[in-house]
Amino acid sequence: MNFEEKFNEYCCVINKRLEEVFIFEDCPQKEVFDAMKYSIKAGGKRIRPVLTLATAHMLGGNVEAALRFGVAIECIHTYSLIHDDLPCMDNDDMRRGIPTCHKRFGESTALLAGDGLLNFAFEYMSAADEISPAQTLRIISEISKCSGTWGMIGGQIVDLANEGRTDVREELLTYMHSLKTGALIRAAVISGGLCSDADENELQALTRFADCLGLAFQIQDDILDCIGDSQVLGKPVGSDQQNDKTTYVTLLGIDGAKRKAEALTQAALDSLDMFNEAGEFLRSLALWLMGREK
Ligand code: GRG
Repeated sequence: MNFEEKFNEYCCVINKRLEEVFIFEDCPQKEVFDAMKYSIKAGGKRIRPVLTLATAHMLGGNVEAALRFGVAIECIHTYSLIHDDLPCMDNDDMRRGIPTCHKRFGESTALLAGDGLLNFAFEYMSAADEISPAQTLRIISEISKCSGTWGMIGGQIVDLANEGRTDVREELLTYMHSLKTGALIRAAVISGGLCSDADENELQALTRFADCLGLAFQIQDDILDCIGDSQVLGKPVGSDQQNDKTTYVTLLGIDGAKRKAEALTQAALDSLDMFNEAGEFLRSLALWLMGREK
């Protein structure tokens, strides 16, 4: 099976599970469930759960458990996108090729749908029965740190504070993105490792892989916001400039940003050396993400 076939196979498994967990009975709070489902079903690349599954697969770990944690991380990621699109944040109208959650359901429902997805993720993770309670607790602890103020939310507040500033240096930009975008990607990879009883050496290599990949991913995001095609991306381009944000493109130029993404991708590949041939899918994924157009 080649990379693309394997990637699509992982996505099918993930989408099937998302379909299964998002079946809700008719009830007075149906509106919030509909909004949660709307954003989850809109698609997206499913990079984070694919990373969780592929890491567990690479290490011969518990793939069923990895699927559960990967799906939970996708719910957290989707919540962050719903909130990020709100008028009080980036105020975007389109996401994943369709109107954003608040454009379709209104601001209050979208806010609650994000909260609903975040809470559902923890409900779903705490019901894990595929691995030991101690392993489950360790993974939930890792994911909470990475999605909270030590991770994604921390990065978001630094990002907001930087808006309109002209003195943001590369060091601060990297710090901000290692939290805002990088932390959840790290949680996805590490969760796959923890579902596989990875040892400290393996966890260190996985952390390095995820950190380099997360930053390269963000740089490509900055590049696409500048020179991408909004039809392919499913969201408008130029929002960074509109929101007066410092990005890798504003600091390094398009070519400099591309060179940085390439160097980080190479470092991500190098960090998988210890996994030999088993690391082939993750290596291909890192290369594919660098060349992505959406
Ligand atoms: C509590 C108000 C509130 C906010 C929560 C919004 C937020 C904290 C954090 C923002 C996190 C964020 C939007 C990071 C951007 C990361 C990023 C590059 C997202 C795009 O990821 P893709 O390309 O998207 O994987 P798809 O749609 O493919 O899943």
